[in-house]
Amino acid sequence: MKAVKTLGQFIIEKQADFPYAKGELSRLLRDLGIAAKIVNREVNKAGLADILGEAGSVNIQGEEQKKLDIYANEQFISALKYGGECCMVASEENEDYIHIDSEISREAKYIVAIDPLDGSSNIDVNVGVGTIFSIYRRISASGKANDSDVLQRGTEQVAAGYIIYGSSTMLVYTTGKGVNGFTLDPSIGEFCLSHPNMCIPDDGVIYSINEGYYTHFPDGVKKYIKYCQVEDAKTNRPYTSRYIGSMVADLHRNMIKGGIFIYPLTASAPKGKLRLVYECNPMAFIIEQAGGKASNGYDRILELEVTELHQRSAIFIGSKNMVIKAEEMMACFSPQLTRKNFEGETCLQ
Ligand code: AHM
Ligand code: MG
Repeated sequence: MKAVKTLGQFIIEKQADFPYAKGELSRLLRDLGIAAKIVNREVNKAGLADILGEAGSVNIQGEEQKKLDIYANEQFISALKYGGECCMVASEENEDYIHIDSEISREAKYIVAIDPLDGSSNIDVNVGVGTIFSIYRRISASGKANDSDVLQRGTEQVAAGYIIYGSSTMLVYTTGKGVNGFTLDPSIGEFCLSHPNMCIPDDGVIYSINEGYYTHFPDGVKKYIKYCQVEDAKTNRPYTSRYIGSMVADLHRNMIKGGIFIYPLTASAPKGKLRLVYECNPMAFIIEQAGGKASNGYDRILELEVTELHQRSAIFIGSKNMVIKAEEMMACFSPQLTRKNFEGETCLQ
């Protein structure tokens, strides 16, 4: 019989990789795992909304029903509050930072940035949604944590992960030493190591982009989409188009099968749609750790300067060679880059 390794056991085992670690990060990851299980329970009941009460209504116990994304936000924040290892949370659901000012948390070392329920427009239709989180070490010396603690470049992340609430629920995370995936076994209520040392294939045949916005895409993206659709047996083209509309689910699939996910600048989202701090950076950290690549079409996501909590960015992320090819197409429409980095090679095709 195969031995089961739970997330908790794995985290403790990995603590040995950091000889001076005092267990704070381990406890923080554990807290996030606990909140994920609570959110999972609620996400799985979403289809029962008609029976249990819609958001805004009052349930049988007299409690007000909340929208799931608000519920998820509250669960993660309260797990971090009571865990004591996080002094500040930055969430997609909150305009401003949430300071955790309790006796135990005030001096805590870590900051968590989180998108508690990404792809929430998919909840009503029983399609996969996810949570994305990113952990930074606080850099301000004392007092209340501030802007400088959250607005760090993605390269400074200590850990990042996502939870996918799908046909089964998985937690995938990295602390900068590879990526590991855990599947929730509902019979024992534990995340169990199911995908050790995850690697994304260097090449893939899946491209994920909302093609409905095609006419609003930059020329480089249009050129790349056309490239994906051309018949060419040598490179396994045409590629397959797959787009769920939940970044976590789209990226999780592409990580396992090989593929690229693109959310470019568009006419209606001229700075991009996805947020740098709690969507792009954590996903970029995970994908790079799995051997893939993430850029905004020109520059590495993890090195982008962060100036605002809810800053947006374009993102090209996934299998290394697919992202490189897409970047080459982008460079075709940026003469400086073409000459400097790519010598115009792709543009001649
Ligand atoms: P959300 O944070 O409001 O849920 O939006 C983020 C989601 C991503 O998961 C997904 O990739 C994208 O928005 C889909 O956007 P679109 O419907 O424009 O394709
Ligand atoms: Mg989101």
